[in-house]
Amino acid sequence: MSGDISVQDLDKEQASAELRRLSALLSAANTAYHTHDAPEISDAEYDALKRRNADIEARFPTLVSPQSPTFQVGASPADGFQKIVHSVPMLSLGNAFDDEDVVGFDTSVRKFLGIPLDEALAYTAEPKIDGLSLALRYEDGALVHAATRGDGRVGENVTANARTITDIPDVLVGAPALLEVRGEVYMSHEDFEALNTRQAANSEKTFANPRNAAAGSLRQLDASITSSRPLRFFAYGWGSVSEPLAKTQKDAINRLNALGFSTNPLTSLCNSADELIGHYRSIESQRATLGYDIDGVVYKVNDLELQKRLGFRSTTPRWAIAHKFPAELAWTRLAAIDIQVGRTGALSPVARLHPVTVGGVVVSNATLHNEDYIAGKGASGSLIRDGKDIRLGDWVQVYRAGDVIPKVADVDLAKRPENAQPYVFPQICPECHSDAIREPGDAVRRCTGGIICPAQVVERLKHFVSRSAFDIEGLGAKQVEQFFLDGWIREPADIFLLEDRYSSGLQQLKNREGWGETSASKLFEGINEKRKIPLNRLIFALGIRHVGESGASLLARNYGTWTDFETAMTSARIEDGPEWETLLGIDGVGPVMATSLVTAFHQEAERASIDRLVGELEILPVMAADTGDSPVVGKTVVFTGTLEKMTRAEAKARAEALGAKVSGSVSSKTDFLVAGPGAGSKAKKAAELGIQTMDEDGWLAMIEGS
Ligand code: I6G
Repeated sequence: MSGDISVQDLDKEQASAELRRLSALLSAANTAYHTHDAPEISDAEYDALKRRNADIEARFPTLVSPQSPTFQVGASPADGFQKIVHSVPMLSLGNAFDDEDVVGFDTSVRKFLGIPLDEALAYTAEPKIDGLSLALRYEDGALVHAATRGDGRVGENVTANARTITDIPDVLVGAPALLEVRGEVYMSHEDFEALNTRQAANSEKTFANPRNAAAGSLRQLDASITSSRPLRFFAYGWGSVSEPLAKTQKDAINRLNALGFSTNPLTSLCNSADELIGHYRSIESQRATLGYDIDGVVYKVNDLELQKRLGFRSTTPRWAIAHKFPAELAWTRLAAIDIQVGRTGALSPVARLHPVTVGGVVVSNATLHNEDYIAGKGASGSLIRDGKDIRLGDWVQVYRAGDVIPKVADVDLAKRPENAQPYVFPQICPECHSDAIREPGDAVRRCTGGIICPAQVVERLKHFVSRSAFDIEGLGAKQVEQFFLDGWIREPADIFLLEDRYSSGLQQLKNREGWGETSASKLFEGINEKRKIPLNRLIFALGIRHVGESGASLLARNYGTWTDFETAMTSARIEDGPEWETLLGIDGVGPVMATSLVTAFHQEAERASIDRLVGELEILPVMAADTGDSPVVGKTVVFTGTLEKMTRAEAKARAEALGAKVSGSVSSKTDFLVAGPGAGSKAKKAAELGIQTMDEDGWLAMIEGS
């Protein structure tokens, strides 16, 4: 196929002709393979044809026909799912774990919008299905693709599989020209039991719970397997739409229902935090008899205009929250305590348990947090579990909430073995035997070995390749561990040198078990793809303590380029000078994160390792997304005094959404000061520095229409 025109160069007419040609070739290949048992082309050629077909369909979604080879079942499995970039990111929801959190959610929504507590504010409340999220894209009423949530930005193309689900209509009548429906795929209890019985009778894998069964069934490369599994779908929301579905969440859900989607019948309208909690209790009492698993209740602000104003934090909407059901509990015996060393050197105790089923999942490990937790002490020395410590051989109560790591909640002293001794937490790193010390005020004991500690190095590398960091296809935690043991990768830069070393014969990947010519070149392809990396991902990937995903995004947005960021970190001195002030002036950066950043950039070995890595990369500057031609993109703004048209939180969120940086203090880097009544020293300083100052109306006029 070397003579084929590249997919990128095809126009629509050529693409249509090419899809017909590929369909004919694949159909002939299928017949030869399945009907005549006499393949005419190799698996690799077959896969290449299918990939080309899928690539063209991804570029021209309107050319996808129901007869496309993509939806043919029974063909050779492709070697993985195609990826689909979500046109609107599929975010997750923040969580509320008790009534107080629900009141807190309602309070923060009202505070953001400036709505007093005694004014009605409507929310929807509906069960949160314990399945997996799916996005369905309809164009002119026809289903063109279906994608899993994936990492929220890119999901897996499971279109052929989704088409086998009866609850998912192929065609919608009266829908907007573009409609992306979002919802949850799940399996009922009854269907789950029947599936497991069938699987066991055929000596095939059984599933731990309906959620795993639904996920395993949807994510099948062969859609004929999905079609044999009884999956269902509830619609709960939408992504891209060419025209609004309705003015309220409830009406939009009703509209989806009228279009042919199942929507949850327990969706209700509530007018206060008390009513939300009341509906939660009612759903909780019906949980056992619903016939499918739910793990909480989702609350959403009903008015879609208010949802828009509330907007999003970095990974969750401000206008919705999931109120989770309490954790599931079980008692079991503690067999051992292992110490794991993390990327920042933290020694984390892990309970090894006699396996026990907690809420349908077999649990044999649980976190014990830190040495104080084992000793029965909480933060600032207060007692937890009435001061009961945890010892080997103890009966312990384990709980899990959602997908989080199980935890040990309690211990039964009546069942404690007579000879049980208090647990002695190691003072030496079990991996590198360096001293493990506790800084005053830190709950965690840390290994001081730094880069001589293999556990820290491996964990840093795993973090580096993780999903939110470099996310390199074909290079996951397992591969990193192996390459580290082989001495091939010791620091991030080595990942990008692997191919050179490989081609020059220094390292022979293809002779290693599990690696052939194809998988090796795929790995290099995956690595090379990530040589271009957005600044925020790089900062997060460096694994600097206290700099998480949102901190990294904040820094990237504020400094914009690697050069500016690196120069600032290198010249900053802790608690001293203008660079330090600028760093601390970033809303969201506190002294702990700032100290950690500056320290990292002043440690010689760490700095050299960062420089070697950066030499291998092209770092993409970070611009605020979707800012159009707003006059405030990249500008630094400070709000001071009282705002009268919106709350401070809304002003900040809006400015950031338009690409501005919001700072808490005035400096020579400030572009605008927005001063309301009562502005004091900041206004004075801005005047001294000659900074453009305006009132709230002036600011709104400037951003109007952006
Ligand atoms: O993961 C989710 C489950 C249910 C959701 C969700 C939901 O509504 C009932 N809604 C939203 C807005 C999101 N995730 C992001």
